[in-house]
Amino acid sequence: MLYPQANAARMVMDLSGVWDFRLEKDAPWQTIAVPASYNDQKADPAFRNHVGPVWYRTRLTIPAMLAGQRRVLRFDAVTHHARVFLDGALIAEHNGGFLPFEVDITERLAPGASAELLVEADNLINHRTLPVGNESGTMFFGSDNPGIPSVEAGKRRQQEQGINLPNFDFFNYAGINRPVRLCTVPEGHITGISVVTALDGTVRFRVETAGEGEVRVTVLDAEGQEVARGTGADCQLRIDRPRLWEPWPGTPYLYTAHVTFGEDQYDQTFGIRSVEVRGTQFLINGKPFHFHGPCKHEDSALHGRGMDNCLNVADISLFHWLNANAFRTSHYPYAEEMYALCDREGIVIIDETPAVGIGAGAALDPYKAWGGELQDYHAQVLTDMIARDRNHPCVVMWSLGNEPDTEHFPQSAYDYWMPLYELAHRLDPQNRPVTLVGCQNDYTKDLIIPAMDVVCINRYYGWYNLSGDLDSARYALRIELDWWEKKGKPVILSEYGADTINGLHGAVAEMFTEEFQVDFYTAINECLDERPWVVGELPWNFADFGTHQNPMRSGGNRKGLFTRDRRPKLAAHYFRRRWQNLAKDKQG
Ligand code: BDP
Repeated sequence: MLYPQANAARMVMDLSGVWDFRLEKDAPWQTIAVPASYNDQKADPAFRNHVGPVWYRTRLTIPAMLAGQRRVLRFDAVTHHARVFLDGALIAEHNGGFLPFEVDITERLAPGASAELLVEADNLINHRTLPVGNESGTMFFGSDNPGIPSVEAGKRRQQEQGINLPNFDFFNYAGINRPVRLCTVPEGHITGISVVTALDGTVRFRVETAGEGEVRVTVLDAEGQEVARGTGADCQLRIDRPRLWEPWPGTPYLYTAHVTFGEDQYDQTFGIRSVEVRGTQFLINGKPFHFHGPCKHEDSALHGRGMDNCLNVADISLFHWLNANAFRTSHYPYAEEMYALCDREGIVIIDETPAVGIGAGAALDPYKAWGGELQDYHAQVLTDMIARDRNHPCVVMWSLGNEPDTEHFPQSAYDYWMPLYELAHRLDPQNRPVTLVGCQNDYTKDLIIPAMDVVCINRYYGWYNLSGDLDSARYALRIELDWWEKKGKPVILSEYGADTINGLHGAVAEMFTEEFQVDFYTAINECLDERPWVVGELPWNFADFGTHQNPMRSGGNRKGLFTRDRRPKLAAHYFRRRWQNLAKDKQG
């Protein structure tokens, strides 16, 4: 699905603003900002803790000047299940809270007319949604004291009240999290573009269209000078002396393909770069690449997971301050604006589906219990994510998901994930490497993580296990890394970290102090530096972030290198120094 674009042939009308909102069907309407999560917009636990559908309402008027154009409503993300009504008629329904959907309303609302636009957004999560939630009321963290009659009775009451707990460690921010836009296209129009490049300057465009016409492609360099042109829906061009898209600290050079079809046109940005796994190396443009940068969340005070360009620009500026070159979109596809920004800034992305928490902590085989239906849905989400993000040069790898159970039911896990791995390879015109991010587990039993193109492992040696004992943490991690070395694959430490309360210090570094966070990373990094086939380090997390309240979290997850309002902790300064020359040291 193409990102909305305003140009000589297309118009975009942003419907952001303050809409009407209610938590219950017959309650009085209140105010709410769109886009943003609704949870923290009011000082009211009913907003923060709401489970189930909510309703958003605004008035949509089609400008008379849009006559003759097709008119499409585009929702970039409604979390997690959306139903859209125009003057009471259901016009669209969509599953999944992190990818766009659109609905053509040309025949429903004439130019000059107006109608009530109502959006129902449901945040319920269960074992058939991504991410996964527990309808049973089981806590993700904490033991819940099983077996105590009074506690069991309390849990039954919670279930009757409709408690809905996440099987993941971030707040289930919900609502219209990303922009809503009215977009126009001419009657005959471009519906999709895919770009595949080669380092010699060969570029192949595949353009999907609706209606009659001829596709023409003109490629412009970064100065707007024409460097190639061609015709046809499947057209191959050659750019002389191509400039490559290089990750930071190189130049992320971008070209623009000006595509026309009948009256329609679309400017598709692209970069010329290659991505390949060879032996234990991850190559970008044929050169070994080392990933270093913290994993992120879309998360900030008041906005929740609401799309915020200012926050994105500021965060990527802090990536440059850190001398970081990469992040993983833990644990869901981010807003498209972030990928466009990273294309321009040279920051590399591992793009992750919202499949977090599959089977974590399940007593029975989760894949047997929920696998079939979930796998079909997962395949759809993966398909939509790749279709959305396939042209971004910053995206260099797909992550099928984060921390599913792969240890207790290894064969079932293999049977669930391997078809998705194959699907990702089939779908991606650029055939990027594919990974699945593994939980800390008995890696010797795992069948699927070692089968990925790149082994991505989340490890908490010295934090959740061997807590505070960094010598033993190093000792244990070395044993595990020796095991992975024999697999002959590139390995990324895709999460590691320690909760740290900013301002808490200790001459003797103990857990939760800023000094401990630095010591923790120093110890673990020492083990990584011994091994050239470790091609990446992704600390957990860029910034402190919101979670559900539980006895393991104090004001959210505090493993940020930055506080939630983006002030550096000591560990941010540590990584800034460490990463200053790392790109040169590790990549040569
Ligand atoms: C990992 C999860 C991540 C959590 C992190 C933590 O992938 O989502 O936030 O642990 O516990 O297991 O901080």
